[in-house]
Amino acid sequence: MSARGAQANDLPTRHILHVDMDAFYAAVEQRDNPELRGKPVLVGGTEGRGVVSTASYEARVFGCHSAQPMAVAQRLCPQAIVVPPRMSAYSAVSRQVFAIFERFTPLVEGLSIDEAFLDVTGSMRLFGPADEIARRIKAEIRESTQLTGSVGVAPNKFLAKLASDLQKPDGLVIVGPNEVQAFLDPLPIRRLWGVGKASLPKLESRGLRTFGDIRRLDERAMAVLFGNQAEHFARLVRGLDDRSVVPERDAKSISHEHTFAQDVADREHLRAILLEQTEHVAIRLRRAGSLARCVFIKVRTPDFKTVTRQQHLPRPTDQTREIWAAAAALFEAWTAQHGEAVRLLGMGVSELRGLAGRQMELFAGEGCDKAAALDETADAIRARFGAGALRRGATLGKRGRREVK
Ligand code: TTP
Ligand code: MG
Repeated sequence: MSARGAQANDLPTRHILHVDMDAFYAAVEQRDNPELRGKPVLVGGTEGRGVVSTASYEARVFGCHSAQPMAVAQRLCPQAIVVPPRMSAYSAVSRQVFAIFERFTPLVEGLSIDEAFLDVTGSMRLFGPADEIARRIKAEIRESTQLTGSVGVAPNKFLAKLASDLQKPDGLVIVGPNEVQAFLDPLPIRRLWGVGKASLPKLESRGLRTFGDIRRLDERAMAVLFGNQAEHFARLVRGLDDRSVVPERDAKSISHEHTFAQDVADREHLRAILLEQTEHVAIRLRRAGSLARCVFIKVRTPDFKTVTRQQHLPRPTDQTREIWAAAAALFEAWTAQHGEAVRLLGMGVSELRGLAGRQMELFAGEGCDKAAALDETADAIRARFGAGALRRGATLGKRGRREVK
């Protein structure tokens, strides 16, 4: 297949942006505290089996990275400054950045707190070509947050996400519809989604180093190497991906999960991670203008057993407090029966309904619900005046390890 392969399905060319903020938590910390600028910074927990949420680019050259045990990161870079996460600051910036996206297209699919796909195909008549939109978005992000984000522009999600990562930080990589194969062929196979660390040496020992090397394999060789995943990988190395951008308001569920590099047994630590995930998910839910009827948690233990537990809420909600109450209860119930360490922890909300449902709730309830109003006002104030402007009283754990908004 040639470069034409990217459009072989005869769909009109889409123009997709993937935007991802650079070293997000660390960049916010460096922005808000000039003493941290230009220095290696680790954002994360230090107690027990604390984990690095993210490392500044200055710390990454020492080998520090997200999800690494904090103790390991500090060994690699003893001079690094460790900063506890401030979720409220990050959610404020997230809101600002997503508000910028929404100005250019309604088709915004948030992937996490600092990352989204945008389909700007329909926006080009108004705002100009996709690369121009990407430049404007980068400039507006910088202007309103004093932070940088990296953008990939491409005919589909897979390519856009690959592209945004290639020139980080402050990158802009544009892959035109006729440049797909030229862009992909030289890329190293470690950039191929789903090729785990374990398979890399196996592929490399056969002289397969780049996407191009894999693209040139015949069907039989692909089947031998990738088994029932062969077709999936054959499509990826050709840059074929026809998934559309699904705005969060149309999503069926919103979730967040994390796989630990090393299994975690410390319950307090796990609770802190779950709370952080709940904050992320609740922020995304409110951003989407949806209400959730159901909360779930997902736990994978070292034996690779995965359990999902869910709970229906007494009423649909977008409130952090109510979602957290359910997630925490589900986690307590799981913990009461299980003593083992955790490999993956996640949570999410489902049975979502949109704004219409929300209106009904407001009319049916005792006027405007105070807690909902509080969350919404808090989000708005933080977005406008910065994270320091407001802080919910609670902190989790001792010594303010994790601040809760
Ligand atoms: P990422 O976008 O994956 O990372 P990043 O923005 O820090 O750096 P990059 O320039 O490579 O994009 O994640 C966004 C934020 O989410 C990150 O700053 C912290 C948080 N996060 C965690 O808390 N734990 C994790 O394991 C990861 C990957 C991210
Ligand atoms: Mg990022």
